[in-house]
Amino acid sequence: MLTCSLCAAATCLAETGHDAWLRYAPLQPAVAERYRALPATSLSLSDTPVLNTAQAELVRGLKGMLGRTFRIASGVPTESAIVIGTVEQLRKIAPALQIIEGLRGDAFWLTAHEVSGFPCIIITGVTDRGVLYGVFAFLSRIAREEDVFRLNELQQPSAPIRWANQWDNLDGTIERGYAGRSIFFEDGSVRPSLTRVSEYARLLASVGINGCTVNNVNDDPHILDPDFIPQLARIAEAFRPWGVQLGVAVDLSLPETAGRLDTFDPLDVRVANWWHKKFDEVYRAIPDFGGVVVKADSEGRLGPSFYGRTPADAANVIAGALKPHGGLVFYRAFVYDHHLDWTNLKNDRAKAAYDIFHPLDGRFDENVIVQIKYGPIDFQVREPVSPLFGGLSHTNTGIELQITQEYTGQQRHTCFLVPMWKEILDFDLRAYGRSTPVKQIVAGNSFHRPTGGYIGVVNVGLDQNWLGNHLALANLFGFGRLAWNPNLTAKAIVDEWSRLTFGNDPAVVETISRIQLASWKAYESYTGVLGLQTLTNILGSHYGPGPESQEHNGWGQWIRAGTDGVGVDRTVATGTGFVGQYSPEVRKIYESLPNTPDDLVLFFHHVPYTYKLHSGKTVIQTIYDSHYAGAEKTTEFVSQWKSLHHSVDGERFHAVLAQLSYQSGHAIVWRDAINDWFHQISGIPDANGRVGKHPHRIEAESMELEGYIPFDVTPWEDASGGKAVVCVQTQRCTAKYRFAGRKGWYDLDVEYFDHNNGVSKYQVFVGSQLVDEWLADLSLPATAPNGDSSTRRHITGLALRPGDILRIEGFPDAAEAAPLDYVEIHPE
Ligand code: GCW
Repeated sequence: MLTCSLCAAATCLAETGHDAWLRYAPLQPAVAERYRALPATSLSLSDTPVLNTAQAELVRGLKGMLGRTFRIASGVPTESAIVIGTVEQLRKIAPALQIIEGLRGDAFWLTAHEVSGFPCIIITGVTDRGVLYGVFAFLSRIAREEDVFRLNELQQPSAPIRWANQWDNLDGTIERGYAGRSIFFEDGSVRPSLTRVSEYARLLASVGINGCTVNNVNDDPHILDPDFIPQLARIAEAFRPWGVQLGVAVDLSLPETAGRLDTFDPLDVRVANWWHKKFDEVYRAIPDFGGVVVKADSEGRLGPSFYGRTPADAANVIAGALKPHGGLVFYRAFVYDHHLDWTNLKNDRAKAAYDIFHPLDGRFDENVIVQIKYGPIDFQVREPVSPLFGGLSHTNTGIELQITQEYTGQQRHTCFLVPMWKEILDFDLRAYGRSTPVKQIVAGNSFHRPTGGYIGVVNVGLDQNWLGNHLALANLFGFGRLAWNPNLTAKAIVDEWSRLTFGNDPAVVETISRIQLASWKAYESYTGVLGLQTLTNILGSHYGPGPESQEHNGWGQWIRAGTDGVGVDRTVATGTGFVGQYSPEVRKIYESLPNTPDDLVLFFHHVPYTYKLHSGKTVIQTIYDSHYAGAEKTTEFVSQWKSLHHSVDGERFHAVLAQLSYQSGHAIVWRDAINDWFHQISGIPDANGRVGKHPHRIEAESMELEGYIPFDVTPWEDASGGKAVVCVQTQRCTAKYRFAGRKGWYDLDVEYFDHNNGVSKYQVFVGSQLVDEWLADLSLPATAPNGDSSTRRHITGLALRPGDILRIEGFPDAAEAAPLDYVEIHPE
């Protein structure tokens, strides 16, 4: 009591993040007072599952924010009410109400009008789902302290398809999931309790997401087994009240693997029959089943090429079986050869999707959507728009965005992706010489397609806060908001999200927005700049730095860095010809080196390191400088966040602080690895004298060691000087250093490696005084010292005198040998 009365209301409540942006936190009394005039009754015009959900949500939200329990009613109003129902129901009881034009599909309309002689607030749509979306919008307005009395707001989603894809495996693991185990599956079955699934559906619905495939596109052959379908039906039941349709990923070879046919040839009539029967069975159990996503001929999955058939043949055989039931096929254009010959400079993975799918334009059935990753490679921190969007004018398309941050820091780094998605969606492909921005193409507008839209790979897990990082939820929220309305600005989206997630305190909203809006460019700056792609270790975790891993293998993510220069020549004139896949107007930009924007220059051109960019700086100096600036930016994030100490609840404050502090340490690992690597390969020094020179740094291998022995880190650039020290033969090792600087206050950074196969302990002493100790207990994706596991401990305010002995003691555990990279002693 005492402690609570001493702290501000916002900071008293500990919050886990479980409620995400649907907290319905109590409004300040003065603000709540503004809503006193709301009708006390929530009246629903029908009791369908979705309308029941809508009414319950309305009452829940109002109770949370206003502290009052609104009366539930149905039928015809006998007093003022907040009326929720479809326009059809509304017409019966309010014939005088002029229904606004444009109310179609999932749209909603919030308005005020008399019903049965009583002034009412009306939340309506054509479908129940529209009404539910209207309720969420209404509640969001109150949570953001906006007016709800003079409403006449029509909101129409930009595109009919707004789906989530989860990559959950039936054993409960998640491919590229960074927030715990699956909410859907465990041990080969659907979980007994689906509470989290309903809660997830609520989150999805609140931002207008209307479908979700639940299993990995690297699919399990049992997903449509007869005994699995009833289990899927349970998930569909949990989704249904929220208007979310269930979908699954299927493998093209299912007729053979699950159906025991001797073929899966899409043109074989037995195969077609198998799919028909299978989906009849699915729809008997799940009448509103949404459809399937298919990954074929990609990364080792079987596909139509096995029989010399095309993706259209493959998509259509499944589409034919789904069509009578109204289901959709999402056929992924992520089809490429991952055994490309890297020695052939004409080979280019970026060309694959267009080369394969463009010739098939017009040959896909009407209920097929070709699902296209935003760029031609694979969810990198920066890529140009996939030219395939402009190359399918007689085919439905959907854009695949990645909310799970596979290549953008895996939710251990804050990287708000909405600004990147907006650049992609706004990009005008100028197909047929007309204005055809990606957002208009996928909405079906540019080419008059019946359907299309947005697919986000999400991968929420059982972690309390869904994505493992409170700030990462802005990406899920932002995906839904953009799919609904791609014209919203990133700033408007993050403002909305911050208010709903952390409250309306202007300092909080402003600070969080600032961090989020700067985070993608910061991440890009300390990873892969100038269109180099992320430069992570693509052969392993896709997390830490690994520039060398791009090259000399069949995966085709080459950056063609040599002593002469860097970048991939993708021009028509001298390169791979990828640029030729764009319309003539876009070609003009990318074919010419001077026309290509700096941030994509190395994606399209191979240039000397000394090539001068539009910025006036050379390529190599830009690489060096941006890595310093990006890492520096993450330090600012930490101090900006610290300013919110008394304005955000303690639990989330400390969790985000730990996350941002970790990120700022890891950004330095990135900075040094990429800069050292380019320094070595280019042989050109940093004009600002920083790369390879660290005046405050003492390498562990140069300290006085007892027990510790030097260890060569692979790749070399992932450790300072290429080496760490490890403690292998004993229970405890020490590394000592005699301080020779001036007497004063210092900060100490200890760079160590935290793998996931042990929990080493570290202690730091000055003389005989223990000044810090910690456990290396993070779960980073590494079993050895490298750029994935390299971690920084920041110790502030140490009093040091010349001659002081600084001693680090490492206590190994299991396979983790208390590894150390270096220490840095900085004047405070
Ligand atoms: O980038 C790759 C990922 C794979 C993923 C694949 C895809 C599900 O590393 O994990 O597989 O993309 O999108 O199919």
